[in-house]
Amino acid sequence: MRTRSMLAAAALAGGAVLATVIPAQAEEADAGETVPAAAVVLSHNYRHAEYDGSIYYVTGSYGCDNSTDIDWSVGDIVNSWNDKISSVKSFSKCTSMLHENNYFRGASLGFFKNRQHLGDMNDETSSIRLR
Ligand SMILES: [Ca+2]
Ligand SMILES: [Ca+2]
Repeated sequence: MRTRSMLAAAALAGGAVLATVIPAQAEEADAGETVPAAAVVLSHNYRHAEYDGSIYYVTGSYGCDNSTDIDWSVGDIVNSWNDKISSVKSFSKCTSMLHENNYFRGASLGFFKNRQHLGDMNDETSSIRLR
């Protein structure tokens, strides 16, 4: 948890996060929150299929890398977006995996770059991992 609190403090201060700090987990900025100046967009998660409707943004202090470990995750999607996501675009070298239940349990779909239809995972996503 030390890594998470350090990252949060750095984000609040608007400071640069050391590139050598690679968290296993990190918090997203919920849609509507003020995004720190240093944040990069990791994914757009759309309310509707085919990249339509409002967007739930997942951001981080930096993008994903080339290794297969998880770079960022959202363990428990904010209530207003739980079971609502219908299409996804990933950015900053990331790919997305969607999970049916919180904390990466249940059915999953991924890792993928972009999906305009989510099939059985439509309106089911409760947590997200990015790598
Ligand atoms: Ca939806
Ligand atoms: Ca769910």
